[in-house]
This record gives sequence, structure tokens and C-alpha cells, in this order.
Amino acid sequence: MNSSGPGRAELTIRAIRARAVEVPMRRPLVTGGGTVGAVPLVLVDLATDGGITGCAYVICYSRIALQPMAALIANLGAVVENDRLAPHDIHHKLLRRMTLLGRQGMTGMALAGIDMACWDALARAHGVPLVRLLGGVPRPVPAYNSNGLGLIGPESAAREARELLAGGFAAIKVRLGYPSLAEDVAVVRAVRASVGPSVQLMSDYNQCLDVAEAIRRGHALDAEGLVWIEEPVRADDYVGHAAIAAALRTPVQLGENLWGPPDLIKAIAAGAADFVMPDAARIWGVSGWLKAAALAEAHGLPMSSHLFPEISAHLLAVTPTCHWLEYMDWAEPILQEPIRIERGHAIIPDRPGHGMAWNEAAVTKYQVA
Ligand code: SMN
Ligand code: MG
Repeated sequence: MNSSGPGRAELTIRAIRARAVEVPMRRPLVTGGGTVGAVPLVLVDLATDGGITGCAYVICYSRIALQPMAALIANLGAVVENDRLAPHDIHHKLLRRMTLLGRQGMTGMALAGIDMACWDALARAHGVPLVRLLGGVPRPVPAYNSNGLGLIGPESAAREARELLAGGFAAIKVRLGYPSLAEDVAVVRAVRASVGPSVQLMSDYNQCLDVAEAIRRGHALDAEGLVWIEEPVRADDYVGHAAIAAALRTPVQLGENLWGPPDLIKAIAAGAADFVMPDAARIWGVSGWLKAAALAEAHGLPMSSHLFPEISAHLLAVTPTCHWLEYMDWAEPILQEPIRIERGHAIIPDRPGHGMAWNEAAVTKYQVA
């Protein structure tokens, strides 16, 4: 593609396609908030008039949402067909379009899918990795292995924890929220005994406690050296999270259920957490992430990612308070080249865009009609 003249700046969106797939998981995940046994994904493909394309995936969590999400993305895509490939402008056009409908839930994820595909296409048009388009450089991003370690009991957790260190990881996340505090502590100790003192151990309650119980369990866990306690109570209970954060020595983490930067503003105002971890889709894509990163920086909050490791690596590399990338292998079965992990760091691929391309044979195999 030529490097001068109007060509690259003037790409126009021609079509946006959405396909539903359901991908098997190596390790189904049982959490205190529900189980994920297979990963329902909507794959977004954006075509421009210049032959450049962009892509993204959106995680639907439940098959119930798979077809509706694909339809929503296709319908939203039609709204921006023939628009200039200008992610900022498209993002704000779609946000405005959803003033009456609302930007939370599926609408927020759908606009994020389009946003991520737009940024990918733009980076590809410029022939650079997304991180460079955003003003950064590819660099290794510290990652923890978040695959597995669901609510599987102390013996299985101890064994799985060791398996998850393969590939050079030095940090893993254990799900908590067993029926009793004693079981939570037993699992943390079993994992610790299995992996040794130098491995960093995150924990996640997936919203299953109430505030009093979270403080009770948190006080006991304060002695266990956890990196963080994530979503101990309902994700949108910022005041409750703030009470827990104030009571515990262990940092409180939340963010995967923040719908766009406005929710982060509310969580910060409430003092809800010591750390934040937006989800690239729920925070409204690359455009939303950049605003969230600015908020986290302004308030001195370490910021991690939730799921979407392939795009989150680029985003964390331009996040001033970059903390941890959550590594999940969920999209690997449908990718040509999974993101590489070396010595516990995600390696940003030196390819234009975010670096993902579909393995079309696998997409056909897992496509849900
Ligand atoms: C999680 C993420 C996605 C599905 C289930 C559980 C978990 C995490 O909250 O943070 O990894
Ligand atoms: Mg979580």
C-alpha cells in the first residue's frame, strides 16, 4: 500500500460481518458466580474499500447471548457502513446512537467489537502493530495464568496450579467462594504449598459474598499474602467494595464488570478498589480503554486487564499504570497464531494490527448456525 497521499487516511468501511462460534475449553471454569464450560464468541470482520480488513472477537459468556450478539453487531455495523475508518468518530457515533437504548450490557459489548475491529484495520492500514499506532512500542507485558483453578477443591487446585506454571508463568489466579472460609483458606494453602513462596497468587470471588462475610474471610486471608482479592461482592456495589477495601490489608480488585469509562468514574469516586482491571469489551473497546487508562493514571490506580489477552497486551503497553495481563487461552482454537508467553510475559506480535487472524477451518468447525 502506498505510504503517501490520501490513501491510508481515507479508508471507508464497506461491510461488517458477525459470526457465532462456540469453542471448547481446555479447562472449563467453575466460579462463585457461575460456570463457563465452552466459550461462545462472536467474530467480527470489518472490510474496507482499500482491501484492508480488521477483526475482533466478543465473548458472550453464555450461549443464550450468542445469536442475539451476532445480530446486534451486524445491525450496528450497518450503521457505520460507508463511514470513514476513524475509530474515534465511529465510537462516538455509536455511543450517541445508543443514548435511548443504553450502553450497558450487550449494546456496550457490541459497540466494543466494532471499535476493536476498527482500530485493528487502522493499524493494519498503517502497517504497524496496534501498540505503535497508539504511540507505544511492543514490549513484554507481565502476565498471570488465569486458565483453570476454578472451584475444584484443594487437591485438584494444587495439581492444576503446578501445571499452570508451565511456560514460565510466575503468577496464577485461584477462584474462591467455597461454602466455608475454612475451605477457601485450605485451597489457598494447598496452592501455595504446591507452587512455593515465589509465585504470585491472585484470588477471585466472582461476586459471591456479602460485605460482612467478605470482611470476615478477607481478614483471615490477609495472612496468606494474596496479590489481590477480586470482586468479593456484587460488582456494582462500589460502596460495599470500598468498605471491604478499607477493612483489609490485601488489595481489593475489580473492573471486569465496569460498563464503559463512566462506571470506572463511579467506582473510583466510591473508593471501591485498590486495583482496577477493565475488560476490553465491557469498557467499550480500545477507545473506552484509553479513557479508562487515563482515569486510572490520574488516580494512581494500578490497572490490569480481563480476558482478551491478544488485544489487552497492546493496550496495557500504553497504560501508564500497567499492572497485570490476565492470560486466558480461550480464543486459541480459532486463531492462526496464539499470543506467545515467554518467562511470564505476553509478547506483542510484530505484525500489523493486534496480530490476530482467524483459523478459518476451525471457525467453520465451531460455527453455530
Ligand atoms: C472470570 C472471567 C470470565 C468468566 C468467568 C470468570 C473471572 C476472571 O472473573 O476474572 O477471570
Ligand atoms: Mg474476575
